[in-house]
Amino acid sequence: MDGMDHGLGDRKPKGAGSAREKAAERDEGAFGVTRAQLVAVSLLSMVALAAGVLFSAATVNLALGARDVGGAVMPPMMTMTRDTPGQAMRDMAAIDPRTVSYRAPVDARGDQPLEARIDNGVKVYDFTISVIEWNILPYERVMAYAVNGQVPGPRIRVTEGDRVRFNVTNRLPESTTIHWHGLVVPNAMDGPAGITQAPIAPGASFTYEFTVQQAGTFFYHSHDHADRQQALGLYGALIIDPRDPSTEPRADLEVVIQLQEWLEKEGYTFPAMPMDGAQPNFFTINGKAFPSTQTVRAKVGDRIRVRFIGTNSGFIHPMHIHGGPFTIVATDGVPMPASAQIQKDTVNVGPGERYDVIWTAREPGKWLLHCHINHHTTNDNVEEQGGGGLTMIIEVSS
Ligand SMILES: [Cu+2]
Repeated sequence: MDGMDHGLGDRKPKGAGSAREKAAERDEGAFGVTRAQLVAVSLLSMVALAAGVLFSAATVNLALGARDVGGAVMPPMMTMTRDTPGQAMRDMAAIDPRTVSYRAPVDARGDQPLEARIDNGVKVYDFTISVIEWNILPYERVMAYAVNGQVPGPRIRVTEGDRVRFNVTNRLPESTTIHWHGLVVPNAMDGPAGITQAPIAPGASFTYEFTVQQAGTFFYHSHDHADRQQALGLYGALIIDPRDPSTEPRADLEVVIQLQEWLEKEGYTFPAMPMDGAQPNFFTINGKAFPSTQTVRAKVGDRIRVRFIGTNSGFIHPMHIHGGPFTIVATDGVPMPASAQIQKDTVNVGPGERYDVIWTAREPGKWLLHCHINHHTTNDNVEEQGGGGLTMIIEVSS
């Protein structure tokens, strides 16, 4: 009980006798070690400490400090060698959950049409880029870099010859830019950070303005650390109708397909990349994984124009439609001459590519549109309700 009584004051602690008594206790009591033993234990401790430091130095980059990587959370399977630079780690790091400024409703959909504001004949669009939480499935929430709080960003639909202006405000914790993929624009409006413009700093804005000279299926995406930002959701469709609508292929309805890969582990969202530790485990069409993807409804005889857009950053997706072949009518926003139009039932959609195809609903029923890398039609390797990821149903009624 002695140990519990100290501090109460009036009891004499054990061993608090004369100096001689104390010395005797020290020599014969708990501290009865020899000088040789003491030296041996000390040396062993020093060797163990040195080995610990040397082992770490040999396997990790001790030159990196908090200034280089901050509180970066790395993908669980990423191989980090001692020559991995801090910039590489920041590129691959998870979105910091503390930077989320908006939580989208579970059933929110991306690719929503954005109406222009007209200013002196110019179509004006406001883009705000921020970190959001987004459901790719009812039970699967990711963090994303998003335009106007949605993944994909809003759909822009303009007409050939339009003058357009985009006011882009950056609310990300890092700089960004927007590039208008495939469009003929003045060089200063093209978007590559550090090449044609200074990156838009966090909190800053930049205005893009140009005249639309082409028609077809295009898209916009981040061009500042695109490896990271596009893979986190910074993209959207840009559909341009021709000035003369009679040049369009005949279609009864239209479907826009924007692809993306995700890496979501242990509650963190990392940019999916084609490299060790960054391989994706979820896949989305227009920001949703099957069975949460949209169902297209058509009637027998309908001609459906499917606009495939390779909005994704690092993987090729052989997109396939059941129920008969489709005709490729345009690639990368350029119409195919009738003599060159070919029929296929699978088309490889690589990053940046667009294919406009016409598929005819020949028979009633549920027809699948899906990627033919079958792993891409699973949700974290799970197949639910007959599919997952890059799967969509075209339901044809008679
Ligand atoms: Cu795929």
